[in-house]
Amino acid sequence: MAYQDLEVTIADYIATITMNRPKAMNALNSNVLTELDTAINKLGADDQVRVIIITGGGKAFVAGADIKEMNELNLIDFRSFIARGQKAMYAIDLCEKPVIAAVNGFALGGGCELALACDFRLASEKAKFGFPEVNLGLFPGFGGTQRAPRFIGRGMASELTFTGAMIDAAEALRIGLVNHVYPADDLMEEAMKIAKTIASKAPIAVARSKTAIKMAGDTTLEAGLAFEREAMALVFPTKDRAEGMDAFINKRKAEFKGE
Ligand code: DAK
Repeated sequence: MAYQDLEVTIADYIATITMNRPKAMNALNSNVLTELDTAINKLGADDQVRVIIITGGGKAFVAGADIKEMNELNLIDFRSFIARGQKAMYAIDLCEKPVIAAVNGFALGGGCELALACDFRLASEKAKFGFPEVNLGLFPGFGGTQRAPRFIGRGMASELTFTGAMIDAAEALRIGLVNHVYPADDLMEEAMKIAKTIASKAPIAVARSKTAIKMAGDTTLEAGLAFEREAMALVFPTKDRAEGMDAFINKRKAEFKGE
């Protein structure tokens, strides 16, 4: 499918979504949010995809929701814009495949929220993160107030949200917002390496582990453990589980088929 504001490629079980409005710093307008939702849902259902990487074209990852579009909206349209944004971000949560943010540049406001909606984040040394919404009389509304405290703790989430301060990749690494920082030219190669490793593992086990890990942030330990038990019970009868154990016992490399 052709997209207007995204580029989507698939190779070796890895899909790459490149946010592609570089002249507007990849700002999230209604069309981008709709396309992102569609792309995530399609890739989530595609057997040729085991991992998704989201990155930005040009010098930004995503510089936030589109301020120019938002400024023209009436209250009714603003509410549907919010709903559209939250739905696109939630599609990443619901997607059973790992989604990695490869943050190449500015990840501000809605862009930082998009990165937070991904399962984990990798950053270029040029990446910058922040929630500048308070400068506009807004606050993060694409899930940032809910996801940021879960990943970086309430104190850091509050400081970033209340001050609108921008932080660099080194600080993002220090506070646990990103897992790794790489020289700008190496970011996609390193993201691909991690994605390839994940793609070589048993896809159903990876998918179930994503849903179980997500539960950890959303529920009590008791309910989470119950969910983990059931998710694990669903993995046991898979062909890939038999293949993985047989490969170990017979000292050979496992070939997983997602069955
Ligand atoms: N929206 C629209 N256009 C943007 C944009 C944005 N977020 N960010 C950049 N652009 C545009 C600029 O207007 C400029 O366009 P032209 O003037 O050339 O037409 C072009 O991209 C290049 O930007 P600059 O000339 O400014 O480039 P610089 O390198 O000098 O600066 C920058 C890069 C990223 C630091 C700067 O552009 C900037 O500060 N951008 C705005 C960042 C920002 O404030 N982001 C937060 C957006 S608000 C809610 C739901 C969601 C949200 C809020 C509420 N509800 C549920 C309540 C989310 C809000 C946001 O994300």
